[in-house]
Amino acid sequence: MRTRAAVALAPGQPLEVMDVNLEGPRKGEVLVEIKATGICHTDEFTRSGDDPEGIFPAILGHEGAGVVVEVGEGVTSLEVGDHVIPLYTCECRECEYCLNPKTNLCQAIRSTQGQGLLPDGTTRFSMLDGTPIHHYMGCSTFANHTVVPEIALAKVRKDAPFDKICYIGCGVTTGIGAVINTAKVEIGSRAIVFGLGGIGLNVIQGLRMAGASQIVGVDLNDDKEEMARYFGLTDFVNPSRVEGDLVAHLVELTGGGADYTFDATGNVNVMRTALEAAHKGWGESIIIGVAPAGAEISTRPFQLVTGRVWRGTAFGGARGRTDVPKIVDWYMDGKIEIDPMITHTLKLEDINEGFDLMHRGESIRAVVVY
Ligand code: NAD
Ligand code: AHE
Ligand code: ZN
Repeated sequence: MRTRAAVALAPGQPLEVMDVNLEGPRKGEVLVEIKATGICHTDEFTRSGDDPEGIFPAILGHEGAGVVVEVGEGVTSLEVGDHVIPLYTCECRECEYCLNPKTNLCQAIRSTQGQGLLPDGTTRFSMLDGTPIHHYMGCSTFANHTVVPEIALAKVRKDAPFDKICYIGCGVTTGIGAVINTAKVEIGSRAIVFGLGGIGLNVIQGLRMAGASQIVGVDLNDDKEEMARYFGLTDFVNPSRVEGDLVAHLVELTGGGADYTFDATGNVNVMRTALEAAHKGWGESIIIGVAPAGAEISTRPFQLVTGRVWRGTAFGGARGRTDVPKIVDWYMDGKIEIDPMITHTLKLEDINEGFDLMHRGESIRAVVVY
């Protein structure tokens, strides 16, 4: 079939919206009509050329929701008409990783996913001249139709609006999950969140749910304060207005350092600040941000010797087929909010405007509705 897609032809270039060829689903695969997709900073990370795994041409996008149109041979858990959210962290429920309760990083298809291919080592997308186009994070939600392995689809309830629950495909789950699954924040904790964008706001939402008593937000953009306060922020810090050492300022503000800190910027210098602003003896710093090829984190080992812990999280530690339907229920039951964070809705033809809004710091989430 033909479908409409925004194609990343080369690193650093705007996406090009065009008709592309899409082959039908093979064994264990599912054809999905994408109804809506968010634009996450990770899409920009790859589009820009910063991603060491970036492959071009590719159809980016990993924060989508849609409807099953066709199932391939052997697919048993989904049928035509089901509503689904594609998962860049799949859940096969059989591999060594899925069987270990300490991780959500199912590895069943990770190697081909990183090469922009489906598990059989091929791509379903091509240009009209036959040039192959790579998949992205196993999702490629910047296409109106995409093919995804069955184990990388969460089946969700049919009354949930696509243009909101698409965000559960990454940002919502990552932020809330970092608090609940990875940090396991306790009631009364003090926390600092670096970066109050699409991920950081969901960390704040998770911290409020977990009963944190102090939630400090750090961002260079003053415009991010208002919505962060709406979601539970208690103190805002703009580092550009802090005189002297930022770590010392944050340690004083949190009465000796935070119990938990979260990086949602992807900046390795910020990651160091986040680690060092964690409380001596027990503070944990969770890295969520994704850093460019070649970037490395550093600190004095003494920071760890004296009890601070550095941890990371992918997809908020969530097991997608199990957890994502529950998070959709939380949204539909009013336990979490999504709507205020979706600041812009765009047509696919205008997708590059979504990246511009992100760069100008004007959006939290721009969502493309097909
Ligand atoms: P975003 O652009 O919406 O938000 C980033 C925020 O960080 C902005 O508000 C920006 O002003 C702020 N910021 C940038 N530099 C800063 C600095 N030096 N100090 C303080 N604030 C600073 O991006 P997002 O969609 O929220 O994504 C955030 C990061 O999380 C990205 O690196 C993204 O790739 C990553 N991410 C990781 C996962 C995961 O599973 N680990 C999932 C989703 C996103
Ligand atoms: N390709 C990058 C790594 C990017 C990365 O860490 N991705 C996160 C999800 S970001 C979603 O917005 C992730 O899930 N990581 C685990 C994994 O297996 O990719 C690089 O640096 O090579
Ligand atoms: Zn993302």
